This record gives sequence, structure tokens and C-alpha cells, in this order.
Amino acid sequence: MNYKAVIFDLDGVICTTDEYHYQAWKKMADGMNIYFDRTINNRLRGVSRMESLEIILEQYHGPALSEERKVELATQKNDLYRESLHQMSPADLSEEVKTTLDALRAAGLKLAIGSSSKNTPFILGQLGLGNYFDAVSDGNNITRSKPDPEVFLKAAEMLGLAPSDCLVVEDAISGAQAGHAGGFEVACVGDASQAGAGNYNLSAFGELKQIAIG
Ligand code: B16
Ligand code: MG
Repeated sequence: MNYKAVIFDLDGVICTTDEYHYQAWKKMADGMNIYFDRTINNRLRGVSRMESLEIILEQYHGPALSEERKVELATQKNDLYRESLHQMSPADLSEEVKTTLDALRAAGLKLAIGSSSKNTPFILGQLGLGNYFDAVSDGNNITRSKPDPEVFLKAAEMLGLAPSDCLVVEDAISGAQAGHAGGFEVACVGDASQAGAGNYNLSAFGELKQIAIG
């Protein structure tokens, strides 16, 4: 085997919650008359909730907002987002992702999550993966968001492994940067793959079997 563990980002890798994030931020922005589009939304991948809000507020030109008001706006978005997450079910886990995860585990690899999202436990539960992973490092146990490597370093620590033993899988450029900064090899899907941000840039999730198991 080429690695002892694989650490997966959640949103954009294990599942696609991007549209839910977009719709919820869009509603919050529209309510404040803030311009927001999908190009700006792409900058929010892998970025924490409050940092995402700051990016959106670059387009805000009204009176200064207090920290309390900012937390209120972020909470408004999160409430809308969580409403959408209730629609998610195990059917939202693609067959390719599920069979690949099972194959990696069957080969003896440890599997972990490294996500910026504080909603990680809820999302994993909705997908039927509540007890599936050997370690879950997420927005609830970190103080610095990607591209800082903290979330992946914590995941490796929970597994009792060194970064060089673990492959990180990411869809966001900020996430790929976090992996590299932590001393991990990184396999990218989606946007980050198209940008060539990984040591491996995948066109299909299933390619992970060849990369991680050999
Ligand atoms: P929450 P990931 C990230 O998850 C999302 O990509 C990003 O868009 C979101 O702002 C962030 O989680 C925080 O999410 O508001 O649920 O705490 O890609 O690192 O799994
Ligand atoms: Mg992601």
C-alpha cells in the first residue's frame, strides 16, 4: 500500500452540498442588497463560515456592521443551510464514493474526515456515515481554517499517524494548500484538480484505489 490512511474533505468530495451553501448565502446576501454570484461562491469552498461572510461583505457598501450583526447574518445563513441539509439522505452518497470508500477500507487503510464545516456530524448522519470513519476532524475542533493545515494535522493525530502516511483528498484550492502545508500528499477532484493543485489530479473518484492501494 502507498499510504496508511486517507483523509477526505467533506463538502465537494464525499458529498455535494455546494448548491445548498450557495442558495443559503444568496438569500442572506439578497436580503442585505449585497451582490453575490457563483464566481464569488467558488471562493468560499473550504473556507470557514465567518471568513466566508467576510468575503461576501467585500460587496457590502452600507454602514459598518458590528461583530454581533455579522454573527447574526452567518447564523441566518446557517439556519437556511441546515434546513436544506434535512433533505439529504443516504441516497445522496454516490455509488462510486461508497464503493471506493469500502474498497480502501477492505485494503486495510484507515479513513478519516478533514472538513472546515461545523455541520460535519449532521451531514455524515444524513448520509448514513455517522459511525463510518476512523476519525473526524472538522470545524468544531479547529481554530484556524484551510489553507492552514490544522484540520488535517488533527485528523492524522487522531489516527496516530504521521502526515507522510496519509493522503488528503480535496476539491478546493485552499484545501489542497492546507494539505501541502501540513506535509501531506494531496489528491484533488473537481476545481482543485482542474487547477492542477494536487500531487494527483483525478478525473474520477474511483482512481483513488489505484493511488492509495497501488
Ligand atoms: P459550515 P469542507 C467547508 O467544508 C465548505 O466547503 C465551505 O463552503 C463552508 O463555508 C465551510 O465548510 C464551513 O461550513 O458553515 O457548515 O461550518 O469543504 O471543508 O468540507
Ligand atoms: Mg470541500
